[in-house]
Amino acid sequence: MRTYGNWIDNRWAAPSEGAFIDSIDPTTGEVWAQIAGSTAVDVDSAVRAARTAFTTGPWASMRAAERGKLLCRLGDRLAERADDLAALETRDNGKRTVDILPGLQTWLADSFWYYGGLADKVAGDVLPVDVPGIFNYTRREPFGVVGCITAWNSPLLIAIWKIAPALAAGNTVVVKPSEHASVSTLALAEVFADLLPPGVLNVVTGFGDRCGEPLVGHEDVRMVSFTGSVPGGRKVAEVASRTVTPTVMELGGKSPQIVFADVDLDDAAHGVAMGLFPPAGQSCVAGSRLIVHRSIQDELVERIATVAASARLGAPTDPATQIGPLANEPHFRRVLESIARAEREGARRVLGGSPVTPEGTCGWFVEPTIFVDVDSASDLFREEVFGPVLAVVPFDDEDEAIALANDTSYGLAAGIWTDDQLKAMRVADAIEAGTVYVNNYFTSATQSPVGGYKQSGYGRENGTAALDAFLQIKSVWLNTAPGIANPFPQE
Ligand code: TXE
Repeated sequence: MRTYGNWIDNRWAAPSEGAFIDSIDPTTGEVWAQIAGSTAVDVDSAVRAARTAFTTGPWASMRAAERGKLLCRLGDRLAERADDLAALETRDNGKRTVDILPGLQTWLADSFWYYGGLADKVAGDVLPVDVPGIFNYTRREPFGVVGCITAWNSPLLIAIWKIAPALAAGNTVVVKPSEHASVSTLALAEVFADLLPPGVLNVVTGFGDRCGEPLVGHEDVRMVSFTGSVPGGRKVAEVASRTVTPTVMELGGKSPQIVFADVDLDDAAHGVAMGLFPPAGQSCVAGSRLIVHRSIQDELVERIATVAASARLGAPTDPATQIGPLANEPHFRRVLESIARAEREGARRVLGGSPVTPEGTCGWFVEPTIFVDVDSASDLFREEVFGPVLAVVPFDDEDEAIALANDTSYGLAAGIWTDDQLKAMRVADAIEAGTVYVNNYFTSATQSPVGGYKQSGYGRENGTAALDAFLQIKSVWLNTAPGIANPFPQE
């Protein structure tokens, strides 16, 4: 079993209080590694290393074009080491290796290639200000040290979506991954060690209150990018407000999938099931509310149930596995409690709902679960389960479908399944969410922004918007006229 310290200044550093946290493999339930249980002292060491790297040394003097080429090399390195990193993430959080690997080899490596290409395209403006004798221009500048806090469901994806634009903008970074899944992020930093100058990328691990909060509140951390739950985001935003630190919030969701009566029922069944069950519901954009035209509800639910029930649950390292375990025991218990609460609220379970123990696992698995007769006022309709649990509600007309879809405090994503593209565009315009899928789900690309409306957060990841989030604007006014007038001329 390996014990990991913090990654600070391109080297391992033991936690100041000598505390460690067990990393538990959700497939076996066994401790497979240990990570540092860090405190404000360790956070301060990391921030100081990042600050030094930002103000002095090779990173501070590196030209944007050189920085861009370096980021492209990080993308190459990520693709080269994808197998090792994917294996670590599977042990960290039970995500299927076959789901992690392609990302690391292609579209996550592309994050570094895409932002590497943008690094020397960060331009300011010369403004045609109507002020005689004045030349005005702007510069877009990095913040300095930025703090990146990530969740356990896709640690490498979430960290890379922050690290790549943050570095492209010229910042230095301190990452605090989730205490439930920190190893793959630590390994990512180590894999980059010979490419990045010391202090440019640092990783400190530990609990949210003891390690995450000191990072957010540190006076030298000039911007924070957070990915996690709404409660977690609220706490981070509150602490950040004390030092007026700007934040980006990528929070939870309870995303609707609207199915109109004009679709092919097998296609819709495949699509809705694909929008929730493969990651065991553990995706922030998972489509966990099915809003279906009343005329096809029973038939569609039956077909979704057939598709979902056929999924093979098992060890995430087994290529034959189609749904892996829930990522940690507390979350496994929370999902079961959500199911029990849904039944107490009167919803009718038509599929699943029970834990299962596939061979060779410790049993932190929950069957794909479907509830109908769901009250739109119930917790099941309103609260994120972050598990393989679909809540079904019927509608009769388009306006009612839109109203039900938007009847949530969240606004992260939505799916629309219809054969009528004009209807799809009309409904997409009316949906209050940062991402809308039409006849597809979970699709993403580095070029396209991701983020929430309402309490799903603010700010964007991916696209040029993510680079803008890691930059601040300075306006410079040059006086080109001779002499400076006396402010108090005497007659
Ligand atoms: O979140 P938590 P989890 C959401 C998903 C779900 C949640 C699951 O919807 O709601 O994340 O991840 C740290 N000060 N998304 O349970 O508990 C904590 O240590 C500073 C949305 O991990 O909020 C961890 O590192 N830090 C997302 C991180 O916050 C604190 C995609 C998240 O923890 C802290 C994926 C504090 N007071 C999951 N408290 C999206 N929208 O893209 C906790 N942390």
